[in-house]
Amino acid sequence: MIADFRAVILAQTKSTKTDRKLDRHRIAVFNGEESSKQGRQEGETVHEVERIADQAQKMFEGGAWHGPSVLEVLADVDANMAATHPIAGAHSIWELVLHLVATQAILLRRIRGESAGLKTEDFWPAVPPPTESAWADTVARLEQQEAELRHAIRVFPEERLDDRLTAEGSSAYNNFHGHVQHSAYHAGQISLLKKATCLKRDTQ
Ligand code: NI
Repeated sequence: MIADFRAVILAQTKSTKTDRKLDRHRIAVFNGEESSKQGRQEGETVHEVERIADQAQKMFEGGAWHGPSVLEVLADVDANMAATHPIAGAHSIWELVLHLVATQAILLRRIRGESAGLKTEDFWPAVPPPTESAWADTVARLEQQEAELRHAIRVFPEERLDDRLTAEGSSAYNNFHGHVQHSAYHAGQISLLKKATCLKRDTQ
């Protein structure tokens, strides 16, 4: 049944432009030409690491399926809103953004082969005194590290995607996709926290 379904999909997509491009890519890989090809022009090879980095960019900057990207959801958040706990017992936006910053740093260290993020508290830094400049610094760090991370993914050796990043962790592939999934999840939470904050203000 699964094989039949795959055959149907292949038959449906066989003549699409994307498929022809993929076919050329497979042939290039088979012929050992892949390493000589660069760039994103029509008909040229798109490496898997670039595809993952593109998805990470959508998640962070815009165009994602899950809803507002991380930067879009943070665009109108100020220090006051970031520090608020509109839902009792839940994190604040600031805590979640620092959690994303810590996770980025951990992933960057893992890409360098270091063991990082072994304890829960490593992922949850303390929030600084809530000033606008401290909030701007937090968001700037988030943006800067995301750019570093995306670059690290783009230049990551493709043949090592299935290898563990560190001895105790999972594959590079799993870490990179996990980063996108994780950030998307918290972007959704931030979106709800913004709504909860506005509802609370309206009823006070
Ligand atoms: Ni998390």
